[in-house]
Amino acid sequence: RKRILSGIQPTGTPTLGNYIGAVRNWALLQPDYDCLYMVADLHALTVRQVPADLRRRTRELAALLLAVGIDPENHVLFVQSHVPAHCELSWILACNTQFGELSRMTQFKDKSAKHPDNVNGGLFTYPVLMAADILIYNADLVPVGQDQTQHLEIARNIANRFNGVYGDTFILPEGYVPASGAKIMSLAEPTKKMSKSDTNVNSFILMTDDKDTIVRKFKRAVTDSDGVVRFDRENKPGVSNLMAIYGTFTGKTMEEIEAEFAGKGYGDFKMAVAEVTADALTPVQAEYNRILADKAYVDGVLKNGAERASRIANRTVSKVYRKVGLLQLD
Ligand code: AQP
Repeated sequence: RKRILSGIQPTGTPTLGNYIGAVRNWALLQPDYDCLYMVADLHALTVRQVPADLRRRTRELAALLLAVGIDPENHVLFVQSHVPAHCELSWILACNTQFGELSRMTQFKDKSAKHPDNVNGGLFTYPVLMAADILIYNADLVPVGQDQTQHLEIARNIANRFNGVYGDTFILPEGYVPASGAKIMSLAEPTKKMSKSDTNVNSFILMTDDKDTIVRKFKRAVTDSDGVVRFDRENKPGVSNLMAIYGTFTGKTMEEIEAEFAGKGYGDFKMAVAEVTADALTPVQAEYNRILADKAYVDGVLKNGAERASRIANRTVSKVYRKVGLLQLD
């Protein structure tokens, strides 16, 4: 079976964007692939974190992933920093990555503009660590939101170059962007992506928001003044974003949604979007609270996950060390 690797950062409570663009699909892919899913705590350090919050969120995120249906028996759920081999491979790959190609990454440009006081080296070399995350497991497929496709491309380029210099070592990973709702936009500024670290709480729906909060936030969502539910990303980004969310949960096409709300106002439409969103998230939240209460269970899953991930990762690092000429003792 083909292997999947994907990760999510514990930088905040996951949003509806993370759910639709990533973790919901992670659960759906399990019957068909061998999956490794990771809480990317090392990546989170590229932005300054409060240590106690980071530690708490890491465990909470693991519990949330279990709540969406990640199966830790048949697949692997782990925390990135628990598998030190990621950093070991990352250094070797960094020495095989050009300054110029890292300089072209739009996420680096965006995040350094957002945090001008902390444009650190980790933010710049983030794509190298992400390449290591993927290549270390020889993942065939990487399910990511559309915003991550540039990082996947650089991982392929690094792998390809390494294979060219040192002989076949890495599988070239393919991106897997879900067809519908690949990128969920901010409810407050629908031309920006919805982000869990956004300072405006009305810009996102959190996976842990209760129904009242979900309704309130959708009611406030920015739309436009023409009052017609029609899909047009360019001219009607707010309405189109709500339609994408509605389509994800109902399985309806954009044409079907336009027909359903023909002649109705945005008020009705927003309520319908809020209803289907709350219906999707409520059972996940109940499960999340149940799992999080059992800290020993969550930690046990993560310990086991780290051991299983390390076995694969350490093999890759040994092979790479040998290929690049690092002396290994018997
Ligand atoms: N708005 C989005 N729509 C669709 N997919 C999204 N993803 C993130 N935002 C959206 C996908 O979620 C996965 C995990 O993301 P991440 O935690 O690694 O970090 P991110 O992409 O930087 O997400 P955020 O929410 O914007 O976090 P912050 O605010 O910390 O930067 C990825 O697969 C991503 O594509």
